Amino acid sequence: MSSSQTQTYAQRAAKHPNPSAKALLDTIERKKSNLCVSVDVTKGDEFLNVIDVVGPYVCLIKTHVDIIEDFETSLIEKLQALSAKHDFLIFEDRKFADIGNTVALQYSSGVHKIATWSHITNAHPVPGPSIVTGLASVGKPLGRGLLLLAEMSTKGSLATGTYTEEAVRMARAHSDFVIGFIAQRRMDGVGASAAQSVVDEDFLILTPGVGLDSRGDSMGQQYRTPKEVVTESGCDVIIVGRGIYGTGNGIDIQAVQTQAERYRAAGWAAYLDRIG
Ligand code: S5P
Repeated sequence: MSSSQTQTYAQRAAKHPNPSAKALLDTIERKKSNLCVSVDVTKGDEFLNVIDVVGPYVCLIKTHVDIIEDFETSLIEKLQALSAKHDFLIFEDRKFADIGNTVALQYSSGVHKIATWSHITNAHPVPGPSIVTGLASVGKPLGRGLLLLAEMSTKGSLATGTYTEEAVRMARAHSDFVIGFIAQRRMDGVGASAAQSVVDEDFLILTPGVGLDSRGDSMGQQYRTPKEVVTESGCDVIIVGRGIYGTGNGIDIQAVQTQAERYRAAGWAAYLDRIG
């Protein structure tokens, strides 16, 4: 087993050079939570209500800010206030995928100004290393961190094999800003040549496609349990959306709280099993 897989979050936080990765690892340890809730709702009020309820149980809140119909700048201020109140980091799941110059503008500017408030964001490696340098020109001076999508949770994903290996190589070449991957398993040593020493690398693995009660949806999503993801595949953070806030119309806030605590406990137990 590789070293980062068997080390505690606290041990990894103590020596991580990236401020966002370090803050995330510290938060995970402090709150005993490797749960990230993905709040994919379209109304600002509902978005804030869900976050206020799940806040105590999470290390990270994942947003898709572009799906919010009544977005205004004050929503970000309220999100930041909740981040301070409940002690979690923010991850805008923007999945950048364009040339360096364009992603730098999308990250810094427009209506959402993502870089000003999101500690972590992500990008598809498909354009090549220039996407990382473009995003780093904005995010690195702010102490932000980037995740590359090395794999996806969906049926028939093309992010496999050599593509995944190239994503890891790209991260290794820019490890001052790339803090890890959206992936389904640990990436330690993937794509490394025999001569390369990768013993000291510590990429965080954040994993969506997590559910305790369902194995998928009707649109290609596939779910695995926290035990499969964290204990068996060595991932660091479970990302859960509909497993927590449900799939029906309207949100039952009491049920959201119950599910958030349930997933937090399952994710943490799976981690304790992994580190022994
Ligand atoms: O491979 C992926 C990558 C991501 S970031 N599969 C995913 O599902 N996601 C995101 O995770 C997706 O955009 C959504 O916001 C969340 C999963 O939501 P759930 O409701 O299926 O848990």
